[in-house]
Amino acid sequence: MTNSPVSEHAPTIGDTRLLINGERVDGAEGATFDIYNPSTGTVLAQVAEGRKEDINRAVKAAKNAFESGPWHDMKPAERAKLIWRLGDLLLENAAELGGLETLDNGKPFLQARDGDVSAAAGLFHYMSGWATKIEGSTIPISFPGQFHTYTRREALGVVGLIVPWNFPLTIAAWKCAPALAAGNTIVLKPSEVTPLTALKLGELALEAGIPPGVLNVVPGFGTDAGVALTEHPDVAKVSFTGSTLTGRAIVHGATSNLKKVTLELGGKAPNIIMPDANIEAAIQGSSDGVFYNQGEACAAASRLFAHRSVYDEVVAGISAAADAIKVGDGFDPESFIGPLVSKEHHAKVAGYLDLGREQGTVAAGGTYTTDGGYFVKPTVLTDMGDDSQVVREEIFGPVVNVLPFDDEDEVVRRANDTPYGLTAGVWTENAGTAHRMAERLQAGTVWVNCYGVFDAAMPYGGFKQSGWGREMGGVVLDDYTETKTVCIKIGD
Ligand code: TXE
Repeated sequence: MTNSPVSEHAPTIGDTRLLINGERVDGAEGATFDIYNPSTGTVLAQVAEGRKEDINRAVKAAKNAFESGPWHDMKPAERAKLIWRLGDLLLENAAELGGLETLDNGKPFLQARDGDVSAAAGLFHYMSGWATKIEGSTIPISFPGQFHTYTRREALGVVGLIVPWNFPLTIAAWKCAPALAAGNTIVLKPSEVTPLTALKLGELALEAGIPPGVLNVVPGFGTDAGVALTEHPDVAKVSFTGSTLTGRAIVHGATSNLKKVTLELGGKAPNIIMPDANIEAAIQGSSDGVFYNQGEACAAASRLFAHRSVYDEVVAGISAAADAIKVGDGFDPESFIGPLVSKEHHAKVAGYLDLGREQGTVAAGGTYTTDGGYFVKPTVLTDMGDDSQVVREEIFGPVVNVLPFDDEDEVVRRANDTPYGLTAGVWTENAGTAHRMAERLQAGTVWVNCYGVFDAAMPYGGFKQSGWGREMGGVVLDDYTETKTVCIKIGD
């Protein structure tokens, strides 16, 4: 595990002030907070800290932009052009955005530039097409000839978007792109751990021609700026991605004006290797499915169920895959895993590794750095019961438990025995098994013979305590619009 920052790709950080009404401004109270380079544990920059008053300023700007001005009067086709242009600008600035993500979050630069940034651009490109296609319908009600009834789908108003640190730009795009396509205006609060790419996104939106006040960006802490946004009476909706615990707090905060809430929360995904699977593909896919992005993914395939007939082969295979992964500074092109995002998160994951070592068997990895950068070796744990804390709780690090099973009914029951229901994986060569399992697993996305395939057109979100509503796909627009029913008397 290395922590020497090496890079010609590390960009300069630029302006770290808030972006409100198209202008870069200090926080009203003049406060700043430090952000850290997770590869070294050293301070990377000071960022203006948005607090309640700044949220008030940003909401006011967003409200004005929604109610009057060019955005309010803009034709959907014009909005579509600007949103598409923003996608283009993300691609044109991919190296800088990817570099900022690596500095701030730690993730490998090539994954950030070619994965995160292009996924974010894909969202704006995809959603721009929807701006001209948000349609209502005509409804034949029970009084023929007397009424003409139809629905309109209208923007909500100001939406508060609260995003986490694991895919800072991509998740901001998941939310901003449909919000803009539907004609809303935005206050975006990035995570206090990784605010840089959100600020750059706001700059690029202005450069694309999206009017000032439409996309405001206010970095700050959850307990202050986040709470203020959630409770604000002029915010019509909050869309949140983060922990289940914070999701609950958001739901409570939103009761102030009963604003709409969508939530994308944690996961503890089952990933099932059936006896007839292509084992080689299953092992590689399962390794990528849990270790990609340092395992800091709500979709991480962290419970790997292997049929007993292939269990030993799977444990040996995924352990070899884990051992072969290069962990190091995100700017080293050889690194597949960078550091974890923060000192606090590193300590949390290290705690689970210690627990795993005490209660189970470490088949690979199990170690972590104790000073400097926040590195953890990809880890494979075995011999642990389904009820152990390590198997039940979301670790959000590069840690997988391999669990043997004997038959389909048993594995479906165990896979579903979790409060979460975000994603699941199945590896099988039998089409019937694939469809049957896809139907039986309680998860918002089921991947078969693949894992972690995302696309702007694919709805994503959770069953059970993994969330409310969906991100991406056409369906997300339901969560950014109100349906209005219009009923007109046309005859007696
Ligand atoms: O998340 P939080 P944290 C999980 C993962 C991780 C754990 C804690 O298991 O270890 O959550 O991470 C804002 N009102 N996930 O503490 O608290 C906060 O400022 C309003 C899963 O970083 O959920 C940040 O912008 N906002 C996950 C955002 O919420 C509040 C991604 C996320 O922070 C707030 C990240 C409040 N009361 C972590 N408190 C996923 N589903 O992908 C905090 N925030």
